[in-house]
Parts: sequence; structure tokens; C-alpha cells
Amino acid sequence: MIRDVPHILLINPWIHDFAAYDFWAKPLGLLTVAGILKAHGFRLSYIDCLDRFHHRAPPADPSARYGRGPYHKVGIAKPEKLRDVPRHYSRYGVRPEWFRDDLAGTRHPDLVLVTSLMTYWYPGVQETIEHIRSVWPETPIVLGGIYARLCADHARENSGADHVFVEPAEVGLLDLIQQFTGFTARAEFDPRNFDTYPYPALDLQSTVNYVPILTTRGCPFDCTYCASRFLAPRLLRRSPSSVIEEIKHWHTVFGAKDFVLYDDAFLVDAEQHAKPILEGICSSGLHIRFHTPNALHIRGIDQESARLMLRAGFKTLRLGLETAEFDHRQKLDKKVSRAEFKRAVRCLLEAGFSKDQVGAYLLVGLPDQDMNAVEQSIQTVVDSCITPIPAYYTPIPHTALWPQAVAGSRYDIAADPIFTNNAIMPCSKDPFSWDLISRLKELASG
Ligand code: B12
Repeated sequence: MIRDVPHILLINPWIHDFAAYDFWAKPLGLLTVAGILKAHGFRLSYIDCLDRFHHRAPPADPSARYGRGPYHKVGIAKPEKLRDVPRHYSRYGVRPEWFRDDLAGTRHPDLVLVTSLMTYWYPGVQETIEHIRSVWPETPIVLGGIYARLCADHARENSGADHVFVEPAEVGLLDLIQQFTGFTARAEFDPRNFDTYPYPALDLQSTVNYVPILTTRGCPFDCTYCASRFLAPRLLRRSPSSVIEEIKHWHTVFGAKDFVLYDDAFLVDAEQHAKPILEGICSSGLHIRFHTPNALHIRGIDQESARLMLRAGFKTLRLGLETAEFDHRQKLDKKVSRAEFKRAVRCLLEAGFSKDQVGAYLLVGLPDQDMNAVEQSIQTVVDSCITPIPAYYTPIPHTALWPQAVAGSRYDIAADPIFTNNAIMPCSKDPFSWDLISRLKELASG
């Protein structure tokens, strides 16, 4: 039985992929776990294998591109099963020797917590866990996060972790810690009340180049390609005042200027949620910027929300359009009609957003999707005077489209998540080719 407060090491693992870039991608799940542990007095260490500002890396400007930028990378061998794909494969993140030295320089932890994100990034998780194990063979390692939740059995069999945690941390984290360290902490927050959650421990990072913000969890739309409903079955919302407080907090503590909304449903019920938040930001006098790489719901955009977003400092807007085949989208989702799309675009442009600031995601590579239809969707968006952004489809277990994806893929995606990588377009009738990618890119550039 451990008597002292346990020392817990949190690790954001490497990515193995054909391509990866820090498009405002922070391990918010792991930092949230760290925030909860910090609020309960645990001793923490943190290693981010994706740290772009590692002290041994060549200097990079954290504020360039509003905080975005390339990860360090080293070419590695492609997984055997992907040898037919005509693309290079890399390990993204810090050099292995830096990671080993960082591990060796960390006091022996009582428990190691590793997060995961994309299902098809599990080889990076495996390699990270192998390194940890080689330094502390006896220390328990727990894996959590999105891959762990979406592919729990696969993760149990393949990740190398001692335990795979398949819940949101707010639900079972303190019990988990008790199970592995014997240390009991009484929850200081209410899992049903988002306003009571501790802030993510952003201070553990070497550099705070932007701040990820969640104002909601979950989403009322049950789109067939998306796992949001599985990951968060109930929509949880924070009060506008608690969101504004958090933004002010990070601005004051770190001078943070770029805030990135990770919500799936920021604009849902905008009268009660987004609009009061935006009004609060406008009247706060803060000079900050917002970006929405995870897409906004088009239906929530009207004249007022568009104006408020502009005034609040929104700089990069992404809309979840997915397809402009409005008459044939019923099987995909029920998010938006042609009229709603046109109205939203008109409101954004009239409010003063430029074409470059507003991008509409269009799914490419869905099962049975015709490439001509994709090209027409791109053209529709170009004609509407905003920017089309092809988003390559990744099939996800526990979504309604998964059985069709499994049936239609030329890979055995159910057997190995490595095949769910959107870079290989696993469900597309047309396999990945540079010609296709270039053609769509060219069309999208108008
Ligand atoms: C924000 C977001 C993004 C951001 C950044 C994500 C990032 N950090 O890298 C952006 C917009 C850049 C992005 C991009 C993409 N995304 Co995304 N994204 C999300 C989103 C909406 C939220 C993730 C998040 O941060 N949640 C908040 C945190 C707090 O939750 P969490 O990570 O789950 O952590 C909790 C628990 O899991 C647990 N936990 C986490 N780690 C650990 C560790 C331990 C030890 C323990 C005990 C617990 C624990 O506790 C946390 C608190 O409860 C999810 C959908 C969703 N609702 O989750 C999709 C999601 C992860 N994205 C997805 C996809 C498809 C993509 C894209 C491929 C889209 C595209 N076609 O371009 C790209 C690819 C990105 C890339 N290659 O770099 C898919 C995943 C697909 C897959 N195969 O795995 C998801 C699930 C959405 C979907 N379509 O269903 N995304």
C-alpha cells in the first residue's frame, strides 16, 4: 500500500502515419486527466512525445500560423500490411533518444498514464509503451483515450498496456488510481456538472502556443460517420460564464491569444449557449482569436451569430458541410439543407468574413461514393464563394456507417485499425492516388 501521495507520469504518445501536422491538435484528453489529478493533489510529471518546442529541438516560433506547425519527424518502415500504399511513413514527434533521456530524467513514477487519439495511430502508442516499459519494467501502465475507447479489445491485446481504460476520466479516474496505487481521493467535482470540472493542466506543457477549449461535450446530431454519440452519449454544456472565466484565466496566466474550440456542438441552441459566450467575449475587451478546426454546425449560423463571431475575434472558421448533394444526404446525416447552407454563407460573408477564413469540409472516400459527386460538391462550395476543404473519410467502429464501411472496404478494417487510416482511403471505390488528390486540390482552389 502506498502511503505518500502517488507520483503519476502522463505521456502523450508518438504518431506513426503517412502525414501528420499540428493543426491545433493538443492532447486535451490527457491534459484533462492531469487537471483532475492536480486538483486532487497528486504529484505529476508530463512528457509530450509530440512537443514541437522540446528544449533539444531547433527553435520554432510558437505564435506563427496562429500556433499551428509541423511536428518533428523521422522516416520509418511502413507497416507490412500497408506496403502497397505509395506514400512515405514516419514517426512524428520527438527523437527516441530525447524521449529516453526524458524518461530517465523523471523520478520513478508509481503509475504511468498514456493517452491515444486516432485509432490508426496505435503503432505509435505501442512504440511509446515499449520505451516506457524498457525503463520501468514493473511500473503499471494504463492506456486511455479515443483509440482505447473505440477499439478496446484491440488495445487490450496489442497496446502493451497493463490496463485499458474505456471511460471519460471524470467517471472512473479516481477509482482507477485507487486500484493501481492504493491511494484514495474523494472527488472534488460533480461528473454530471461540466462547470465543476477542473481546468485541463495546460501548465504542464513546455509552451502554451494556443489553448484548446471545450464548451460542450457530445452532440445531438447522430451523423452516421461520426463517433461523437458513442464517446459522449449525453450532451453536456457549460454555463457561458464559466467558459468566459476559463478563457480569461488562460489569457491572464499565459498571455494566450489563440483559442481553439474542440466542441462538436458549439452552435447548437446558440441563443442559450454560443451567443451569450460570444457576447461575453465581445464585452470583455479581450483581444484574442478563435479557430474552429473541428467544424461548426451550419444551421446555427445566422446574422447575429456571424456578427458576434467576427467581433469576438474568430479568424478560422470551418463548417461541417460534408456533402453538397443536399437531396441525397438523408442516409448520411440530417444536419443541413441547401437553403440553410446558403443562408449561413451569406451571413458570414455579409458579417465581414473573407473566403479564406471560411472553409467547408467535404467528405471524400465514403463507401459507395462517386468521385463525380465529390467534384460537384467542391464546385458548389467554390460557387458559393467560400473555400472547400476535402476531408478524407476514416471509418470508425461504433458508428452507423461502420458495417457498410466494413463490407465495402478493400481492406479488412474490422481486423486491424491500421486500415482505418483516411490517408489510404480505405472505403473509396477509387484507391488513394496522388493524381486524385491533386485533382481535388486543384478543383478546391477554384
Ligand atoms: C477536437 C478534435 C479534433 C481536433 C484536434 C484533435 C487532436 N487533439 O489532435 C482537430 C480538429 C484537429 C481534429 C482533426 C481530425 N479528427 Co478529430 N476530433 C476531435 C474531437 C471532436 C474531440 C477530441 C477531444 O479532444 N476531446 C476532448 C477530450 C477531453 O476527450 P478525450 O480525448 O476523449 O479524453 C477523455 C477520455 O477519453 C479520457 N482519456 C483520454 N486520455 C486518457 C488517458 C488515460 C490514461 C485515462 C485514464 C483516460 C483518458 O479522459 C478524457 C476526459 O474525459 C473528436 C470527437 C470527440 N467527440 O471526441 C474527433 C475525433 C477524434 N476526430 C476524428 C477524425 C476522423 C479526425 C480527422 C481525421 C478528420 C479529417 N477527416 O480530417 C482529423 C485528423 C487529425 C490528424 N490526423 O491530425 C475521429 C476519430 C477517428 C479515428 N479513426 O480515430 C473523431 C472521434 C471524430 C469522429 N469523426 O467520430 N480532430
